[in-house]
This record gives sequence, structure tokens and C-alpha cells, in this order.
Amino acid sequence: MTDAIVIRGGTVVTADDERRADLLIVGETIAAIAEEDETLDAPGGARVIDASGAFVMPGGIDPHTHMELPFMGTVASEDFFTGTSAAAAGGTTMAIDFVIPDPQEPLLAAFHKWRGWAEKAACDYGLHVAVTWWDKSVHDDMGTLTREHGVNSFKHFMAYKGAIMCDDEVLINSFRRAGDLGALCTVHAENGELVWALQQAVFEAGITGPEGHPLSRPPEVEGEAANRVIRIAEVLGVPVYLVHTSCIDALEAVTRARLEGQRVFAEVLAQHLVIDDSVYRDPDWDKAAHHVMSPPFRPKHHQDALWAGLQSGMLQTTATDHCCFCTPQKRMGLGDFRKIPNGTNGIEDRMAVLWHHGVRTGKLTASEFVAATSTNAAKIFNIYPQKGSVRVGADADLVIWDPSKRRTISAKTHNQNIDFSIYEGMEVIGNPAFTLSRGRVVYEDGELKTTRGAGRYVERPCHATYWAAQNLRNDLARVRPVERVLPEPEQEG
Ligand code: URQ
Ligand code: ZN
Ligand code: ZN
Repeated sequence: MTDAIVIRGGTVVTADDERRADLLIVGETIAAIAEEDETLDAPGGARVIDASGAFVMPGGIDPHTHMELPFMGTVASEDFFTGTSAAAAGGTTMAIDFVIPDPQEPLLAAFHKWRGWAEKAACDYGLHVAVTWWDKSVHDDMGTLTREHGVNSFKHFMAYKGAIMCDDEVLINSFRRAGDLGALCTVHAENGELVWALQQAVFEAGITGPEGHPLSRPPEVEGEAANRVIRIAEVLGVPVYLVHTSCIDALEAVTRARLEGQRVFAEVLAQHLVIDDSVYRDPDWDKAAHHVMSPPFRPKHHQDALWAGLQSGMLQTTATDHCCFCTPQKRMGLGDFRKIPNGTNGIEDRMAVLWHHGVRTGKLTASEFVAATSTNAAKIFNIYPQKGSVRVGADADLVIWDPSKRRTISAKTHNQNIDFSIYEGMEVIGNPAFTLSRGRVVYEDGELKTTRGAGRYVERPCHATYWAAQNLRNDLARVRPVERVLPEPEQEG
């Protein structure tokens, strides 16, 4: 059996447990998982991979990437092939990217455009679709996308005024529609009107360099939007997922809602856990501009809260928001920080950064690491256990993780198509030895073995619409009767 692989001697780690077990992969799926002390025989012709001393985990799922995104007058330098290849080098075997229609661009047309770009992917991918405007056609396209194209999540940008920003009316229309369809609403929560006003004020005060970027988007701007969108979702009785939760202000809004039983999910980016806002004070304009992304890097004390959010389960997923703009592109903002394309790298480094700073420090167990880098995203976006699990019958998307393998992150050696790294010089201990995508070895001992176009689009079915109904019932039961502040009407004489 030449399409069989036996992974021998490893410790299988899932979001639930860890145990010594051999695996047999036949074709694209996991065919057998041995008992603890059982040695799996390798069928004739099968390849045997020695995983002794290593962990065998579900391949990472990065629920937030932007390959070849047209944005701020340019196009992200990482495309679907190079980006999903770099992902594989870092142990990630699936990315969920974003279709972002221009305002007035039909959602379905944008979806098909992105599908064309993504054909070159090396590993599997999904597509969230952004709702950037509203009319009856958007309402209808959302139905078609859920029924016929395996889209179960719709993105909303509360920032980027004058471009893709949604006002409350669009949020409400879209959230109600998504709730009826059983689809999940995801949100970039920053108050775009405040950002716009602060950008003008900072620029007019003569601050034109990258240091102006964080001044125009303080944590309060994210906290306000996070709270507002969570409240909108609560009243409408729909679940909501906050992407790139970067600060205490937003985390507090998420925590309050979750403690009240509201169905709120939240994501944190690996970079927000380990990089702080001192990067914007780098005297080298380029280095400071490399870190211009939104929400911006925050003062260091926010990191402790974000790690606690992961540990407590208030933050369920980790992502990268991988959106690459090379230095010449960043220099479009020379003299005006408002024009620096927003975005950074990260898809190749997320898992090693989380392992080194999370598992090796004792903040996260290996199982919690698997939950945060793969399984939770698979469950929230409804592709579990096909993805995000180590189970018989699941896709053989796996990473064989060597906890002792050292790497110093550098743009000189990374596989990402970008001329810098926000993690430049960071040593990480714990890296992939092998990565498998649907049963094929795509990364092995430092060498990429990806094939252009081998990745597949993963359809993501909607959750049962009970989410909407259940939430509405919950909320109606929980809505506190408004105290009658008006005097009782005069009793009819
Ligand atoms: O906002 C996003 O998520 C996209 C446009 C990537 N850029 C960024 O700065 N996060
Ligand atoms: Zn965003
Ligand atoms: Zn993004």
C-alpha cells in the first residue's frame, strides 16, 4: 500500500487527552489508532515515520488570514500558494480566509473571484464572507452562500470608514439574516468613526509617522465597539465571534457577556500575546511601519490579560490575521501613517510562538494548545471532527511536533512571502518535524513539499438555527422588564 503511512512511537495529543499511540493513515484519512501498548503493523509498501519523542497533533487551523488581499491601494504580497505552504512549514494545515467585497460588489461575485485566487492553495482552506454593505441582494446572496457554497460565517468590519466599514444598520440587518440562516457573525470591533476622528487629530498635531497609528486606535476604541456589537447580538439573539481581541477593554466585554451565558466567541492573535507597543517607538521608520496593523500592538500589561483569557477559556481560538505588505508597500505611508497598509505576517510562526511562550512556560497544557490552535476553531466553524481532531475517519491533517526542535525566526529563513518578520530574532523551542495535509507529507525536516493547487475548499455547513431561536428564548427569558418610568395612566373614571 503505497498510500499508507504509519506514524510510530508518538504521543497523540488532542484537545481532550494525551496518550502514546501509533497511527495508520490510508489515503487522505486516519484509518486506525492503536491502543497504548499496541504496535501497529505497517501494510506492505507503507511508509513508517518514527515519531518517538514527538507529539502527534491535529494540524493547526488559522481562522483568520488574508492571502493576496486588495487593500489600501495595494495587494497583500502573500498568495494562497505561498501562504498555505508557509502555514504547513509552521504546522498549520488549514486557513480560513476572507472574501471582502467592495461596497456595492455582489457577495456572490466576490466569492467566486476569491475561489479563483484560492485554487492555487497548497493546503485546505475555507472562506468567511464579509458583509460590507446592505440591500436585498446581500440578504439573498447570504442565503445562497450558506445553502450552496458552504459558507457559515459572515464578517463585519466596524472600522475602516470610507472603505469597508459597517454602520449599526448594516450590522443589525446582517446579524438578523445570519441568525435566521444559522450562520455565525464575526466582527472586527473598533469604532471606525472614532478612529477616523483621532487619525485626523493626530495627523494635524504633526504626528505623521507610524507612532501615530496606535494613538489613533487606543484600547477604548476597541472596547466600545466590542461592547456595542456584543449588545447588538444579545438583543437580536444571535451568536457573535470577535476577531483579534487585543486588549483588556475588549476582553472585559467578552467576559461579561460569556459569564451571563451569552454565546460570544473571541479570538486572539499570536502576535498580540508577545509583542507590545514599544515597536512603534523604533527610530527606524521601516521597522515601526512593519508593525502597523489593526488593532495595534498594545502596552505590555494587556498581554497578561490576553494570556489569562486563553487560560480561562474566555478566548477560544488563536489566529494570525496574516496580511503581508512588504517594506516598499508599507512606505506608501511615508509622511502619513494613515496610508501605511495595515497588516503583518505570522501564519508560519503562530504555533511555535504559542508553544514556546504558552506550553513551555506552563501557561497552557499541550491539550489546551491543541484546542486553541485547531480544535476550537474546527468546532466553532462547524468542520469538526473532519478537521481539528485525531480520529479514525478524520482528514489526516496532522503535525508531528518536536518539542526540542529550536528555531530562530527570521525573514532570512522563513517561507512567508514578505521581506520582514514581526518576530525577527525570536528563538522558539518546539517546532514541526513533519506536517501532513490529507495524508500527504507537505513539510519534512525543514523542507517544504507542497504542491500548488493540492489544497481543497472546505465547505462549512451552517449550525442548526436553534442557535438563533435558543438565544432569543434565552434573552427573552432574561430580558429584565423595563421599570415603568412613566406614571401609571389615569384610571378611567
Ligand atoms: O483588519 C483586518 O483584519 C485586515 C484588513 C488585516 N489588517 C490588519 O491590520 N488587521
Ligand atoms: Zn481586522
Ligand atoms: Zn483580518
